[in-house]
Amino acid sequence: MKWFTATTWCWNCNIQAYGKRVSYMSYFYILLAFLHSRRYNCFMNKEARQISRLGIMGGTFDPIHFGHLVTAEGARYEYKLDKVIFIPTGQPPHKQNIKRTEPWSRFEMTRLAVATNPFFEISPLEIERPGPSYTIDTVQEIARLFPGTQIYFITGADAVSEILIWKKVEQILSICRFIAATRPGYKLGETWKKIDELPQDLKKNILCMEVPALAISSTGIRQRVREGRPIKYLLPESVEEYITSNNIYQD
Ligand code: DND
Repeated sequence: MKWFTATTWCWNCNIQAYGKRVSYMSYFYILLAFLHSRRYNCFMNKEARQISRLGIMGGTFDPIHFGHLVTAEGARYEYKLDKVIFIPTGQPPHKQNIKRTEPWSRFEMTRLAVATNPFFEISPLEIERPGPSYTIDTVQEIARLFPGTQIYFITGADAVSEILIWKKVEQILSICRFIAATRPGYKLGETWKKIDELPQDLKKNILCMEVPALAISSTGIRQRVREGRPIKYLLPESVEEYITSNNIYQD
């Protein structure tokens, strides 16, 4: 059984003893799930069942930076989210032919970045799922794990104007709301215009939020590393150290 399946089992408290017998395998899976949660700071505890408003911050995070973190924290505060789960993509569907850092390295950088915020968590859900990481599959899975919870998918404003081409976008918007954060260099007016063209029942599930202007991008950070320029103060120190010690983005 996969790590994720074992974890899922525990999240929902679905562990059942048939009669008075609990098999040794059950204990084994509980142990696996426990170790998994300790390692990845995942949301496998009683608290998970008390979450009424949950944020998802999906991204390639190659690497994660303060733009992502400020956006997630802004959404958490603005929409009173109980938690924000960062979900690094395994195979980003829109970046199939683009060279990117190995998924578990992106996961580790994201884990380091969210470790200092008690409201932030991380899930390997998309990395462990084979095939392209479609958002529809992710929100369906999260909705299954958190029945009755209002889910908010957090994106940059540029990304939200492109969601019309995402797989099964209508279904995504029927399961969760989008929070579109304004991004530096991006005109909110144009984003609104695109959102305005959407059918009313989809449009109502797209919310907009302003975040402090942060002209930081993963592309810019990768380029800086390649050129030997500083990346300090663009991302958490722990992520910078990880990049340096693992020689990421050197070529
Ligand atoms: P990105 O590759 O844009 O992530 O992917 C964002 C999410 O969209 C992922 O969960 C993808 O799986 C999903 N997606 C994309 C395309 C198709 C489909 C799904 C589908 O299902 O068909 P980045 O790491 O580049 O950025 C993460 C987020 O942070 C994005 O929403 C981006 O707009 C935003 N962002 C910033 N926000 C504020 N200030 C900044 C930002 N830089 C990036 N400086």
